Amino acid sequence: MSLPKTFLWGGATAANQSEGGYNLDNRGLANVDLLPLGDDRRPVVMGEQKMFDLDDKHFYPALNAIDMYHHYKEDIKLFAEMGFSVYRMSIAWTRIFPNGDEDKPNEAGLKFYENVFKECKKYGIEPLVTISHFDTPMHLVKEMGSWRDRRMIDYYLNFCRVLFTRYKGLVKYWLTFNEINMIFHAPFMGAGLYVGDLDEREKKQVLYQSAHNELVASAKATKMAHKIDRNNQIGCMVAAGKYYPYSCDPKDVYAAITSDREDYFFSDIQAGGKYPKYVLDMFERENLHIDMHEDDLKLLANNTVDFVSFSYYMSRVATANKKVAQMTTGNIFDSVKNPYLKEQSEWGWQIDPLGLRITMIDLYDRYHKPLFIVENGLGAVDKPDKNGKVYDDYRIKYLASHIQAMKDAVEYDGIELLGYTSWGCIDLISAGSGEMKKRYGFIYVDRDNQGNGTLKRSKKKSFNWYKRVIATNGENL
Ligand code: P53
Repeated sequence: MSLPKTFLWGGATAANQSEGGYNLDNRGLANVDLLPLGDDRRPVVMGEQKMFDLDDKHFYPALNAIDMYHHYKEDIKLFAEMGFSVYRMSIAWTRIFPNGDEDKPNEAGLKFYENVFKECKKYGIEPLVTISHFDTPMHLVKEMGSWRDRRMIDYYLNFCRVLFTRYKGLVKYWLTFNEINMIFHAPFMGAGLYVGDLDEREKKQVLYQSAHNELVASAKATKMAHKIDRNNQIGCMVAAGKYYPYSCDPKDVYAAITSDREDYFFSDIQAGGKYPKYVLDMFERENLHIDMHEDDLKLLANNTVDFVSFSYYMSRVATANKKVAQMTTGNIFDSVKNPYLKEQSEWGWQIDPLGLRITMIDLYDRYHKPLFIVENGLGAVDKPDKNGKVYDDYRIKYLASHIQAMKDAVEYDGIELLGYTSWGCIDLISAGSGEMKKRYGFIYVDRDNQGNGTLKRSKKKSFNWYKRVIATNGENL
């Protein structure tokens, strides 16, 4: 009884982590193509080390990924077999505008996504499209330093205009930027920003300027989408996960609230319509000069999103007393280890289903807009048995407990929720680590970290499990 009949069930992928075909049909290079596997990945992701061109010394997993560019029909068919009513995916900006600043879009790229959407429609699957999932055309990164330059807004809007017009009637759910708050945590992966040559103050200035430009672009895109088609539903997307205070020491509570505010800065504007005063005050106090146009604040106030989407993998912990605490590993988000959580993934991500419910309440009470869980899942090493079958009971356990928490939030906490798309419904390249080994899927893909393998798709145990979950609208976990 808990979930509405209209509830959207499905899975999520991103172009750069799944498509491959990086140089086919005039596609240009994007920042996300240049994230190498190995020790250099983290400094590149963080914008500390420059990687503006492909070189022979590194392996770049995104270039070919799982070759969904050629396998999409087969893959969507499998999604349909599980009963998906929604498929979250992203459009590679550089397939449509290879350099980002062309006058005319690349027809081959537009045609590709048209085919993908039509394939979804064939099975009654609603596409949920992320306009930019971390990707920025490298040409714009080199020419103008990416989002620090206000002209990016116009290039992004050209891209949006083409998408909203061309796919009118095929797509109605859009997300403007994936995990928009990632810009503060991983500037190059999140927004194409190389900041390795800046001091702390300059870096802060560039990050907030770029964030401002993205926020203006997001509001203008929302306005445009609504104008082109009244049916369009636009969402913001935040990398969420409530910060808990390490203890009830008010200093820890303060640290947790401050950390939450940093991530909610974006959605406070995109969903709430208001620039937080404490941020504007901070600009003044710290003498940061953020270029804002006169009507920016009005534009942001008048063009808020229709729904709030987010990713949730784990909760986080903050403390004022770093000495007492041990930090977690394997993630871009700094967090103190939570001593109450007993289980963690093989990458050190602590498992906290109740944290999902807590995060939902937090977001809903803050914005009073419908939520959409667009990423959640367990990255794990899967070992096929001698028949090639993966028995991923650990994944089923993770997902079942999170789906239960989500249902509880709807049933008992009064949360409006549009749908749930688990992350990496088919195995794909990890954004954080670049590994293939870190798998999230219901569908196994035969490819290893180095790119060897047949790319053959096969169903894991979780495939039929998720099929049953969807068929029973989440009743049978
Ligand atoms: P991976 C952490 C680190 C990197 C990207 O992450 C992240 C997060 C979690 O917030 O964000 C999303 O692949 C992102 C996806 C990504 C997924 O988390 O490092 O939107 O692109 O794949 C999972 O395990």
